[in-house]
Formats: sequence, C-alpha cells, structure tokens
Amino acid sequence: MKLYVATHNAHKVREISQILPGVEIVPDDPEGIEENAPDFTGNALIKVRAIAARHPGEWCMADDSGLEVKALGGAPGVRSARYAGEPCSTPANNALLLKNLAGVADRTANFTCAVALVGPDGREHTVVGKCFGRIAEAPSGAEGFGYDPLFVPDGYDRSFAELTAEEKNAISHRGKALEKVLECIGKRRENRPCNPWLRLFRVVNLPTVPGDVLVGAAAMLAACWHVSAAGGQASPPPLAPVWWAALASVFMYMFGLADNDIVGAKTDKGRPIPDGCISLGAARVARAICIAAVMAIGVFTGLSRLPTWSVPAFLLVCSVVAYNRLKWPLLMGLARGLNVACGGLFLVSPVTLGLAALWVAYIAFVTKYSEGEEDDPARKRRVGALVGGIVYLQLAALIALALAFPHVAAIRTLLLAGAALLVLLRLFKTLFPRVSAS
Ligand code: ITT
Repeated sequence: MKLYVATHNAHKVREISQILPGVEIVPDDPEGIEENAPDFTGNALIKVRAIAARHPGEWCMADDSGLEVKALGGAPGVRSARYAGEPCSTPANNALLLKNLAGVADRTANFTCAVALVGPDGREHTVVGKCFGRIAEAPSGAEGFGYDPLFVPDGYDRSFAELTAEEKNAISHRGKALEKVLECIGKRRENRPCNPWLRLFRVVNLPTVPGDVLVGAAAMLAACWHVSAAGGQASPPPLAPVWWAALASVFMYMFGLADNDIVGAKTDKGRPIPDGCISLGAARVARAICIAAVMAIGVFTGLSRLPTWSVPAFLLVCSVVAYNRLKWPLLMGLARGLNVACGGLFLVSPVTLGLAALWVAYIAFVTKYSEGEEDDPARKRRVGALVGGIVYLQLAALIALALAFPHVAAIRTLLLAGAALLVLLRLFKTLFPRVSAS
C-alpha cells in the first residue's frame, strides 16, 4: 500500500517507515503552506489537505508534532520546530529550552503527535499520540532528531536519543499515533485486524456486566429462602429469568456504549466514530438494535411483566443516557447499581439494595478516577484493571452468599456462572489486547 506523507522532515519519514513496515511511504513536501493553526491537529490537517489535492484516490497523511513542557505553559508546543526563531535550528531550539528551564525543578513534559489522514474516498481522519516524560539537565545520546537528546521518557533513565529506533518507536508519541492510523486504514502490524465494532462495544468489558445481575439474583434467592424458612410463602424461584436478565443487561450496556460514542462523535478522539472507522449512521443503527434486543428479551421472556426487572431496567437506561450527556460519575455508578437490582427479579431484599449501593459507590469512584486518563497512559491502565476488578467483587459477593446460604443450591450455580465470566474476561483480554477497557 502507498501512503503519501506531507513532510520535508527526513527524520520523520524514517521513523514513519520503521513504524509502518510494508507500507510504501512517499514523502511529498507541502512547501509554501502556513502552519498557523492553534493546535497540532489543525496544523496536520493544513499539511495533509495541501497534498491530498495532488493525489486523489490515494491515502495521504501528515504528522504535526512537538514538545510541551509543563513549566513553560505548554511551550514550545506547535512552535517546536521554530522555537528559537527562523530558520529552524535544532541546536538553537535545544539551547533555548535548556536556558528557559534553568533552575526549574518541575521538568515534566510530553511529546504530542497529531496525524491527519485523508482516505481514498476523501474522508479525513485525525488521531493523536502522546509520550510523557521529563526534560534532562543536559543533552545526551546521538540517535533520533529534534529534542530527542533532552527528552527522557517516563520509566527510563535514558533520553530518546539514547534509545534504539525500536525502543523509541514502541513508546513514542509517533508510534502511538501511527498505531491508531493502522486501525484506520484497516491494516495492523502483525496483520491482526482490530475490528472497530469490538472497540465501540469495548468487548473486553462485556463479561463484567452480567455478573451484576447474578449478584442481585443470588441475594434474591437468599431472601426467598429466608422467607420460606420463616414459614412465608416464597417458593424457590426459577433460574431461567435470571439468565435472560443477565443477557438483557449486556445489550443495555452495549446500548449505552454506542450512545456514548454517538454523543462524543465529534470530541472523543481515538474512538472508532471520530477516527472514521465507523460511520455515525451505522452506530445509530447499532444503538437501535441493542435497545430493541433488550425490549424483545423483556417481552418474549415475560421479564417485562415483572416490575422488579422492568423498573430498574428502565431507570438504568435513563441513567446511562443521562450520564453520556452530563458525565456525572454518580450516574454511571447508578447504572451499574441498577444492574444489580435487575437481578432481584422476584423479591428485592435489603441485601440486594445494599449490594447495589456498594456497586454505585465503586463504579462512581472508578468513573471519577478515569477523568483525564486520555492524557495519562498509566492511569488508563489502572482504570482498565479497576473496571475488570468488578468481576472479583461479583465473585466475592457470590462466594459470601453461597457460604452464608449453603442450603440454596441455585446460589452455587450462579457462583459457577460468575467464575465462568471471570474466565471469559481473561480470555477476551488475551484475544483482544488492543481493545481499550475505557
Ligand atoms: P514537517 O512540518 O515538514 O513535517 P517539521 O519538522 O517542521 O516537519 P513539525 O512542524 O511537526 O515538523 O515540528 C515538529 C518539531 O517538533 C520537530 O522539528 C522537532 O523539533 C520536534 N519533534 C517532533 N517529534 C519529535 C521527535 O520524535 N523527537 C524529537 N523532536 C521531535
């Protein structure tokens, strides 16, 4: 495949060729244009548009990148290439940076790389990659280019210019941005396509959802046993509606994810809709199918006649829709708490409500903590672990209930199903390592 790249920077061309093996990189200098946008993405678009007109029906790309230093309010930023003025001079830029940071203790910085693509159909896509680190007191190393001798990435004690090309490309802003480019052009390194629908529905999170219902159902079974043991009327309820409610909860979650990405279609960079991998229309159809599946399950299995399911299910959908627009973490927590309540099918007990409240608190906390994760890969990883952690919470609740109510065999069945979900979660994480959990 041929990719025209709008740049005059030979170092960039070399790195792009290393990161995209098998892609024929054809540099095309967009000479004479003014890179006057206020941000990297705007400048990348200016550059790519300048060459796309020359190569109709082909893939064209531009990279606008630079260094942002916290103590300098984000400078050099979009002016990285000409920080010390025209004509561009790397030694002068680096010397000025060190001078401006003399005596400054907080040397936190990040490289940002915005890539703009124009596809053969003329559609534009933009992606961004970042690499966090700090500015050294003095330059070191001879590899790379630009500010590389001064930038020490997080987790390393060597500058970019002391790393091999492979080491740099594996963690660099350009490496991360081009990884997303590969998804967009449907061609991944190792030839493993990452289906954008798997990303839209965050497939690695799906096994965490039905377990909420199992927990609510286990609490309900315990309560029914309690009532019958005390001489009340409650007879052991059937398990079939529990499985249906668990399935419906997965579709409700998928509905919420599609709705979330539709609402953020213009802003959520890195998601499949803004990346151009899924059209807005297709995502709307998927959202409609998910909610139709919930209603079909409700109507055809009789769940909709149980207010103990239909009321929390309705409120759950409302909280998800509200969360997607307001972004209040408590609403996200409420949605998962209501998911637990959906399992209380035949008897909503104080234990079910207590567990639902615990879920509200946990998920609200994780959602709050995830704010700003886009710019912080370490936080993003921790959020992924915390989201998966809900399965362990589910298992702990199921084990506790199974131990507390040894006479209720059905709770042990739910515990087995919960353990199967954990296995499924591990399997999905292995099968789809590139699908983000958040
Ligand atoms: P084109 O616009 O022709 O692509 P350029 O060098 O002018 O080339 P930019 O406008 O994107 O590119 O400016 C990027 C500057 O940021 C670049 O000149 C370096 O000083 C710095 N920079 C970007 N990526 C870098 C990297 O990986 N290592 C070191 N410095 C980098």
